[in-house]
Amino acid sequence: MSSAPAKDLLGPMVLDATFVLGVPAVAKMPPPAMPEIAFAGRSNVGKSSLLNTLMQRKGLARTSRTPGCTRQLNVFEVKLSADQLFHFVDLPGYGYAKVSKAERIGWGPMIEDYLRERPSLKALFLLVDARRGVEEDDLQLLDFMEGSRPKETCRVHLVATKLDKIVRAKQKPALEALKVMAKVPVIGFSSETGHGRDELWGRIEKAARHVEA
Ligand SMILES: Nc1nc2c(ncn2[C@@H]2O[C@H](COP(=O)(O)OP(=O)(O)OP(=O)(O)O)[C@@H](O)[C@H]2O)c(=O)[nH]1
Ligand SMILES: [Mg+2]
Repeated sequence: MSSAPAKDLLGPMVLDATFVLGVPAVAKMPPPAMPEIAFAGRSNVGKSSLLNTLMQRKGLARTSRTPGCTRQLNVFEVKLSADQLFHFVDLPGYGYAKVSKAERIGWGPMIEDYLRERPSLKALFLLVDARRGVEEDDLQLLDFMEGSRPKETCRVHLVATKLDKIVRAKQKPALEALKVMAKVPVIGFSSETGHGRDELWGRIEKAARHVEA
């Protein structure tokens, strides 16, 4: 047997993960039959890469060097254990200037309707680049969540992505700085090394339990 890559040791093994469908509107989502976790953030921040790392499926969520690649609500079904099923939703990246204005205007309400209305949504992970921190678009989304979705129904967490791109000695200070300014929990993450995967799964399981209770 070949030895498992190091990143597989960073958190639980996923039994099964499949792409369910991509939809252009919340009304077309599959029935809210299981706890759902959504991932949002600026284009290119690493949402699809993070999903692949979480699900241990390399190409399942499409990743791209071309920003603006994910333009629908992409739904995955993830089976962590026999009695732990989740929907993961990869949201379109915002803040990408090169797509047409009409298209950008089209995404905003789609994301907002989804975040406001989806009854099974238990947690939103807002991804920010660890090197850039929270930017204007991210603040708007945080404000939106605060104003339109009670915390008891959906917890918001901040994920600082691409941590591997910061030299090791500066990683902790960068995360500390984010923790000081953010009103929500912060997790450092790298899809290159798997750093943060275990912690992220812990938060996901907790969020799912919280709502079922
Ligand atoms: N070094 C490093 N590169 C990363 C990491 N995560 C993502 N990337 C790279 O960043 C680019 C964008 O990653 P995606 O996962 O496609 O980003 P996204 O947020 O899904 O992008 P959109 O779908 O366009 O919004 C790709 O070239 C990835 O390989 C990371 O943790 N470390
Ligand atoms: Mg993507």
